[in-house]
Amino acid sequence: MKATAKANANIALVKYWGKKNKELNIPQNDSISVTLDKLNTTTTVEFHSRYKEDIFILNEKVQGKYKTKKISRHLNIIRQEAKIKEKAKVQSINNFPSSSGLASSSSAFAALSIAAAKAAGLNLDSRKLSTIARKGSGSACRSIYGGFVEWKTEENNDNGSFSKQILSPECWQQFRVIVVIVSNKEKTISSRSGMAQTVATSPMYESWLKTIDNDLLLMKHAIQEKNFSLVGKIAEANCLKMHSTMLTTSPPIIYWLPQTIKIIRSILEWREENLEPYFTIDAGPQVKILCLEKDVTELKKRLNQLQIAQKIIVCKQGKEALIIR
Ligand code: 2P0
Repeated sequence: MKATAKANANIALVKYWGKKNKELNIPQNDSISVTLDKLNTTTTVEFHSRYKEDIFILNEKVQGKYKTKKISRHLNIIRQEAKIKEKAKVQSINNFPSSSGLASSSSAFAALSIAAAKAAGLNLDSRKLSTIARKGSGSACRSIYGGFVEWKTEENNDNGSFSKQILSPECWQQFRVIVVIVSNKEKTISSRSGMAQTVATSPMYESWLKTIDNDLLLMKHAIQEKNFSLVGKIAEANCLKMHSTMLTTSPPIIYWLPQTIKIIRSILEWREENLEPYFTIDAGPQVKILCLEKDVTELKKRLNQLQIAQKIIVCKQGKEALIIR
């Protein structure tokens, strides 16, 4: 009753920020993401009668009650499906900083769902795994798939909200995401409580929701056509709209640092030259730069000259989450 899975994190090009149903973790709107090959979580789950409680070990450190409880709640879904009672030991390794706006919960709950299902003896299809992963963390349902992925919302139907692939990684080989890490600190407000506060208090929230359908339509079309300029423009504008709802939350949610703004301004300047980078930023200070392969070397050189990046990771599209042992 033991299995290991590896899942890649994803970043949203049309974002999810707010829930329709907190119990079922159903989002206010559909979203579109790209799975990244260099940011991943590897998780081993072992169900065994010798464990009296669930144990959660992240990056070789035994975790306390709060984080373990989140894992236990997720394991309960799998235990119920498999009709087993055994507690589990869960060991996870992230190859990038956790809880700092790099979507660690997306790869974490995708890997956990797949490893736990396999360890419990279940044989579930991707749609079911995506539905289960969603309940652990919304963005995780997109990390079940590789390439470009869409996640559909639903009206309070537990089994109706899951992800699907839009384009497989092989179809668009030149697409790159440069992840620029400017701080390793854990964020002070989690996405979960941040988005709940935004929905409850931001006067911009309704306006944000009204623009999403158009962004989704254009983004899906742009991805299918491999129209990089359109993908970049919509993603950047969508990111700024989401951050405007965060900034106007009460109390305000400001995930950006001075380094974040420096990179944003540089990207806008570089676009006036012979380069075509676009930015997107999630619930943290890190900047993800969308570009094509031809611009990677020059963009890396310029980012290094800014001397504010702690780490620069050049990603291609990642593959789907898989059982590896
Ligand atoms: C996204 N983010 O679409 C957006 C953009 C952050 C900003 O999904 O409460 O960790 O576990 O469902 O998935 C982060 O939120 O939130 C997120 P929960 P999650 O990628």
